[in-house]
Amino acid sequence: MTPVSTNLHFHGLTIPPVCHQDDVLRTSVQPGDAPFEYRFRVPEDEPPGLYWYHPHIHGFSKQQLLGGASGALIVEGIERAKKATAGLPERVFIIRDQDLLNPNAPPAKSEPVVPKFLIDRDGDAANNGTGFGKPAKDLSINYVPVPYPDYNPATIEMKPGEKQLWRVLNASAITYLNLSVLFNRTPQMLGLVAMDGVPIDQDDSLRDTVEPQTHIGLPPGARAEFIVTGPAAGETGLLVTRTVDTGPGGENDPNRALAKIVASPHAAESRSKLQSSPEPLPARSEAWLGSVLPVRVRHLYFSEKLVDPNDPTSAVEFYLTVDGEEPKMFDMSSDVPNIVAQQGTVEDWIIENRSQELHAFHIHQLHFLLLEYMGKQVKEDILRDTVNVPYNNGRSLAYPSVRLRMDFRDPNTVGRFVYHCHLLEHEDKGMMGSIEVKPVLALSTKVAASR
Ligand SMILES: [Cu+2]
Repeated sequence: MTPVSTNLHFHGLTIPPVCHQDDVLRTSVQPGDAPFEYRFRVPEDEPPGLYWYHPHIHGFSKQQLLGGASGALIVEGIERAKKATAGLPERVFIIRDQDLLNPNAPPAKSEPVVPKFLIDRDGDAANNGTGFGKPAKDLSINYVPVPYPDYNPATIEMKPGEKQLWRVLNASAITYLNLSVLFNRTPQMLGLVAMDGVPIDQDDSLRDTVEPQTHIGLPPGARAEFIVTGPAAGETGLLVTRTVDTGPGGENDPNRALAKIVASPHAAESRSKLQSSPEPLPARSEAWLGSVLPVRVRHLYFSEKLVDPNDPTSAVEFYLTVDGEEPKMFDMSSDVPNIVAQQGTVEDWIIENRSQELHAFHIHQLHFLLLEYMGKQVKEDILRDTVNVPYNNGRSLAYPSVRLRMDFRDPNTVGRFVYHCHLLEHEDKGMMGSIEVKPVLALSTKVAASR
């Protein structure tokens, strides 16, 4: 794997972790190689929603994503799970980040002044906690850059008062999003129907709710699908991302506009509309993940270390460690998995953040259920494949953590794959681990052979 090698990861899909399908440990395509074909079958029961693909070359993922290498992938049929979306025009928005176009520009004059000592402590514009100032990266929406310092927004046209399903992907390498739609500076209700490709109400397919939200947080890698009602004729709205507190060690993600929403009777018809009288999705045959007992609990933690503890400007090593093991940067050449699990089972993983910045936990091949956030029980009816893990502020008795129920029931999870921080800078610098999911069959053969 080199800066010019590439490969693809199909983020969120439960497809096998093997070469030519969804493997990132042994698959690396070199410039000049013959065309490399990916071919896989999306499972019948893959939840309908927004997934995505991007290169996953260890050490170089961040650069390739900053360069724009990512795309959306839709498993059709969300209107079969969510009646409220039936017949709606659909829009896909991909938010990417990129290096600053104007890195030396002072902030716009309309911004509140940020004290100088809070600005740009390191190369990547560190979080200054004000909600303003220079961002670590510029953002773009569907490849239209909205650069610092003026954030001259892209334009989204809608018919006046039109309802649309917006499918939004945070394909950023390191930037957190906190999306809102404003009319006259007032946040509008967004009708959330799915997160990470999974329609809400997964615990009860008879319910068919739409969850009203005024802002939706998306760590790098996450997706949200929600119903937006456009502004009235002659009015203009604004799609913005509100500031995210990434922690004292994190990057600056200030308030900024992404796109102007313009109501116009002449707005083009949407290129794609959801079916207007869809057949409802069959009920899921598997038990709800929340009601399956885990076979074990594992503890993992995110941490960081300065290469030279006496030099705050020295390089940082990033770790994602199984508690009790020695923290180590991920080693591509190792054949020993960090975790071995059994297909057909369900496990609980408690993941702590011992560092002073946010991390986003992601695992390939499967979705999980968020059970606890910061030690408090949460009752979610969605499944996720990427979740934010709050930073350690150094003042609490316990490290911040999430508790996740990991689902290894699908036979497509069998094999070797990875889990990592989806801030790709962190992943590239070691914040990753590997897991081997053993097939049921192999285990029983082994037991038979040992008799
Ligand atoms: Cu991270």
